[in-house]
Amino acid sequence: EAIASPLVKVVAISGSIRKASFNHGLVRSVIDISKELNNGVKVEYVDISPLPMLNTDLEVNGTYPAAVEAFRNKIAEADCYLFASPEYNYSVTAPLKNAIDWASRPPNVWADKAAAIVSAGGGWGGGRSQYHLRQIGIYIDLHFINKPEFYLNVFEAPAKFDADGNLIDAESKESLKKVLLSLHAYALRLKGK
Ligand code: FMN
Repeated sequence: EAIASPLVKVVAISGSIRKASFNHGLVRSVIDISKELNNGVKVEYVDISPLPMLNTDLEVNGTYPAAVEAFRNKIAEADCYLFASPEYNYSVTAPLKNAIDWASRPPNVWADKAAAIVSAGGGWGGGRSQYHLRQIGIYIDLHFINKPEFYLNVFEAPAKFDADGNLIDAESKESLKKVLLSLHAYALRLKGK
């Protein structure tokens, strides 16, 4: 029952910080889908571009730079995460790894939360980055949904994004909706609701 279910807060992160990023486009699409669903899931995009490069010298008496504190608070307050993770040289992007590492510093604010990965990229649709992200998730104690998987080849015609990086493909949107529903259900299970 939509009205009775507790609110589930999703923080969505794009591993790419370029303006017309396809992966950021996937996040925008998921936010639109969540509003249409109106089923107690709230998706918030959190920008990782203000984060400095990780350097533990920036940690002073257990406090972090302001941008890092703000990011860590967003991560701590979320019930679960949606990563839109492009593939750079067969792995996750440096900006994403940087963000993950900052939020893993004590106390690790990722711990014991549900997560989902989607990706848009080259030939394998960024799929290889997904396996690296799952491996990173072991140590920071994330619980990834296994299914459905979502990866999108950005080179395939007809184009699935417009020039601004907005997803325009109805079938892909339907697949993203299934990912969000699966993440929502898993987050509720983890919360014991
Ligand atoms: N695409 C792949 O499929 N595999 C790769 O290993 C890969 N390596 C890349 C390395 C770098 C440094 C860059 C800039 C791009 C690479 N790409 C690779 C292509 C990106 O995945 C592709 O441009 C994708 O659209 C980037 O995501 P974005 O649109 O969200 O910025």
